[in-house]
Amino acid sequence: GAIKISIRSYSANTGLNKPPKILITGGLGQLGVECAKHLRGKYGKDNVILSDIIKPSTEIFNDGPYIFADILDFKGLQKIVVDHRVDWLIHFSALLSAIGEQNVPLAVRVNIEGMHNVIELAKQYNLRIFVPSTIGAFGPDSPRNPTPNITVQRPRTIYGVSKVHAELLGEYYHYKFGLDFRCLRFPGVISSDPPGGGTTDYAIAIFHDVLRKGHYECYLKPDTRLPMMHVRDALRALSEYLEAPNEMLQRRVYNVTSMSFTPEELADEMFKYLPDFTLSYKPDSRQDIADSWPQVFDDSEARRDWNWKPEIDMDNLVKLMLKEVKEKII
Ligand code: AKB
Repeated sequence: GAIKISIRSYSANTGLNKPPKILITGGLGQLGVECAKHLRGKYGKDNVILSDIIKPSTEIFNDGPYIFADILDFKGLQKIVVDHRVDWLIHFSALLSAIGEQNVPLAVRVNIEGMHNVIELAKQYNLRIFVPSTIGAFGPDSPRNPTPNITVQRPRTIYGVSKVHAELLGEYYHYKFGLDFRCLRFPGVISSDPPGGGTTDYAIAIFHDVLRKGHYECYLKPDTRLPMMHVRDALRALSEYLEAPNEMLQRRVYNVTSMSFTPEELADEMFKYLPDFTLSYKPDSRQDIADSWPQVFDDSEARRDWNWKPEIDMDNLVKLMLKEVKEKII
């Protein structure tokens, strides 16, 4: 009885008669480790394979399957899909917005050529494929408050250009070949894992610096409003969307968000729990990037089509981050 019930529920949510075998690329970036934890809790430890070109810590290595995968090596990827009988691919490998501007050729290779490889791979082996997009896929001509699901994009960073390319390529493969491509445009994702070259990362760095040094120098102006979400909401959005039956989806690319705030508003919320830190502002080139991005993200289509609903508001985000970052730096 129990086994039958679980098989039935797998097939209702995943289209498979067993838990899906999932490969995560770029597994040691901001989202990979937490994502693997989340999905292993759902589908079983051995069904979620984390991969990257980086040597993992002992802790990550012992936590579940971890393998080498270079997204620029097509044959290597084919071998992994065959050997591990992969069903779903979660493609996290990418250079983020600020770091991409410092190394455009590398961003083109990783973000664009890498995408060409994984999309062909997904087509060849009939994989469901998830690729994150971002508020960075919009630009100075886009409406910024609110930014709807469908509007002008025209980003001015290589990161944004590569993400628009990924969105369009995925949609094209879906309509042309029936590929089960799924993409969420995330706002700044806030987690206790250290930031990696983004524009929204101030909202992570501020917790680390304030807890360690009692001071944070912010590279954005105090009134720079950007959409944000806690990593727990981001991963719940990802897994709910991955499990949504195809019939529910009107699109392959959806905006999702939880809140919007400025550095000043975030600091004010933090002062409630931590009255003693100081803050200074020294805007740099990341200010120009932030000024071209959405301020408030309209995710009403995700709410309508597959019942997306954020759970973590700003107060909870600050409480969670203070607790999680404290645990990491002790
Ligand atoms: C970045 O700031 O580059 C990323 C993003 C919003 O896509 N965090």
